[in-house]
Amino acid sequence: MPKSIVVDPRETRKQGKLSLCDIPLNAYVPDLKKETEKYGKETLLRIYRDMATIREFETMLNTIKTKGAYQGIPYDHAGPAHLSIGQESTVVGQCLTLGVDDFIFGSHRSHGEIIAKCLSAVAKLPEQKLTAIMETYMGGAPLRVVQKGHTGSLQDLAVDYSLYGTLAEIFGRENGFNKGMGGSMHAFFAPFGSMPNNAIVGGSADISVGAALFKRINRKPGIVIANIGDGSSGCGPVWEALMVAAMDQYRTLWPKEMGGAPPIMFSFFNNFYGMGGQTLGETMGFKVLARIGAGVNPYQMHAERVDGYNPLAVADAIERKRKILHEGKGPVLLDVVTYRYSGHSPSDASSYRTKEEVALWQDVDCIKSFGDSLVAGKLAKTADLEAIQKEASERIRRITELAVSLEISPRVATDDDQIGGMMFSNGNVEKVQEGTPEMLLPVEKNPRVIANARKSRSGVGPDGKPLPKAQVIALRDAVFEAMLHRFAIDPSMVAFGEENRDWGGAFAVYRGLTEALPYNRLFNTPISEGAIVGAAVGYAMCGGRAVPELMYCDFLGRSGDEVFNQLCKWQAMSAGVLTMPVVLRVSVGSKYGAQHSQDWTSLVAHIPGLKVMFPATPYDAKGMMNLALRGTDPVVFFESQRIYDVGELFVPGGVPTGYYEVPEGEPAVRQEGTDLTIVTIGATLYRAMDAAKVLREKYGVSAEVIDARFINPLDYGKIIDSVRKTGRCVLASDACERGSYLHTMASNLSQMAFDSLDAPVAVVGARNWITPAAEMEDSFFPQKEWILDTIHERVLPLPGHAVSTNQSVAEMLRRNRKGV
Ligand SMILES: Cc1ncc(C[n+]2csc(CCOP(=O)(O)OP(=O)(O)O)c2C)c(N)n1
Ligand SMILES: [Mg+2]
Repeated sequence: MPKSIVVDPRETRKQGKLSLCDIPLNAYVPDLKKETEKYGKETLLRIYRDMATIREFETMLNTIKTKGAYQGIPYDHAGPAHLSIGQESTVVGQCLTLGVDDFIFGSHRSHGEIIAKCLSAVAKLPEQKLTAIMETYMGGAPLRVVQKGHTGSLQDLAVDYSLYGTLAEIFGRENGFNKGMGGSMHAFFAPFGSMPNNAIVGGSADISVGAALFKRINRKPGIVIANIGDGSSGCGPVWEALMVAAMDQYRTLWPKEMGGAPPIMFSFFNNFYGMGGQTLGETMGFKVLARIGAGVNPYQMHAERVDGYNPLAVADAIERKRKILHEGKGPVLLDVVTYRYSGHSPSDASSYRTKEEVALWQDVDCIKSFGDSLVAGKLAKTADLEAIQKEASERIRRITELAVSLEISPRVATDDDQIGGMMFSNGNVEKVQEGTPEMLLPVEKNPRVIANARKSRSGVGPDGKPLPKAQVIALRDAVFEAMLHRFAIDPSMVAFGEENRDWGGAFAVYRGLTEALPYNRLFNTPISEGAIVGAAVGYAMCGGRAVPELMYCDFLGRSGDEVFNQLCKWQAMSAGVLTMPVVLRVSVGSKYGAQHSQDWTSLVAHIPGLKVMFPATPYDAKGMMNLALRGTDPVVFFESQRIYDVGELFVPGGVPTGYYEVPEGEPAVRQEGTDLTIVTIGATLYRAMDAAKVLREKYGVSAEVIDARFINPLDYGKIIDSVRKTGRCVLASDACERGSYLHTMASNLSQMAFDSLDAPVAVVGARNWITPAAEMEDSFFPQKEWILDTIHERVLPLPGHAVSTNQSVAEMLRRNRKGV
């Protein structure tokens, strides 16, 4: 418990001095004799071969991009190619001592990392395992291409396989490691420990922390390395990742047997430039990137600057730091000095640096220097190195020929069966990892379960009247029940976010979970919304189930990239290799003004690859959370703070005690009617019910009220049936009207039920303003009167109705002209 760590003013106010430790810079002392004894001649030659292979691979791409042909093979590559010519030693050195269980995540410039990791795995994997991976991955399709006519060893074949799978991916072909869905900047090959590379600068930092958490929490072997550029040190999510990785609680509060901090290393490939911004002396102030580590924790992240132009210096650092990570004393930060001669991309004119500077680095070229040292150490003759270069060139020519051919390497069909079919995994699994879930208490002994047992499952008493809120199973209890149920089944399931543990979540949804779960399954995070979601993404893509929480919908902005680029895309960008069982709980606020009261369902609905749910009753909250927690897709699960304490008013019998699921995508008819249909999303349901009551009692109009419940996927069937019956439809939600998802629904309904409509489909959303103070909120969010007035003005005139708001078409025109 945090309560065990007392914040004592006698300590915290004491005078003193904080001392920092020295940060080693390029501490490695070359000693080829010792390294030869350690690795053997063959491995040192392999380092040379791997660097030469990567150089040739990148040179091939550069030549294709700039000249349209390579070694006489014509090809027009439309996509990107961020090359790392000059940086080969950093990646080959890094992968030298990494095992297959060690994961590396990278950036937009990671072709070299994929190849280095794959070639390292090929050298280390037992033959049987290597064969099994190649034969089963994508049904053996990439293997069959390189196998044809191949006469060399299995390892040699596997090198071809690694290069072909990578290049076919870069060229957008079905035989690519991710069927061409990732392409140059997102390619990876998980079976060899090369994990997703990320086109969002710094995007891999927090995802890698999640991967390391997965390893720690699920007791999996290996370490995780986030390979990010020096430019990414300016990115907020990178700093958030450092903070999450360095939390004290791993050592102070988590069970000792967990082994301490997650095994994560942040490896900054410091080539001194972003695209054209120079991090040394221009865009950053640290002078030496390793300095960043000094401020993060007392260990200073074990930060070091490493000479990335010597592969053995990098290998030495990785080996030393791996021990630290195994002891649970991470995170580690490496400032790996390197340089790219190639521009940011082939179109880069290098206007931001001098030719002389490039030449200085070319003079100490990593491949040439390493080759010279091999020759000087009598481990190779110049002719041997030339032979290796020649072999690399022939191999890359062979692979390029295979990858450019549309006959040998076709593209996937660009239709809904193929690309559409990759958007969701649509799994339905009890647990995503085997094992026994760690629980501190059996479910039936949980204090909240015991307290809930005394409450009414229904929000309505025997007399048909609503019961007092304190006496009923409310929406927050329903979410809790579903979560506890799945925690007790799925050993990998974790939940984290701000105030998640002792506080019980800011809105008491998790009260009782602290008693139920050890720290490693439920924990507080720093106020790092990006890293909260990013870590969940990394955790899930490694095979776990995560439930991150955002306290207010408004904080989605802080985790924008993680929700809009990462969570939603990795299933499809991996061509279904990865699954993403993440339920992101997002609470929608009110009464807290402009930055705490927004309903941003429409933003999320717009992004392909997310399932979006918004239950409005306790029955649905439990049944939909159960559904989400058994799935394997990313779900953004909205919960309205307005209704956390409502009981179940619609389903007779209330919230079942046992397990059930709400069918995916199916709206619920809350009240049947014949004259018009009102469809709501979220808490507006209750205001729509009030409006329906007035319609019935005052105007004799019978309204059918439908709660959409789901935003994506959504089965329009019931809504269309209703509109066919009533001929009229009004849509309502608390999202701001302009750009609201309701307009997509209105447009769809207008087209799908056009023949049945007697009036246009009308949308009632919140005003296109900031949310004003609580006392003025009713002027902002849709009210019962707005729904009635909209119906009267635009859908079905209500005899004798006197409007209290202006919902006319003229007013719509005026508002649009003003932009409000
Ligand atoms: C969030 C984000 N901002 C900007 C870009 C455009 N961009 C692509 S690479 C790059 C430079 C990255 O520099 P660094 O992290 O040092 O990696 P390097 O390219 O040097 O390997 C920029 C600005 C991007 N992809 N993502
Ligand atoms: Mg850089």
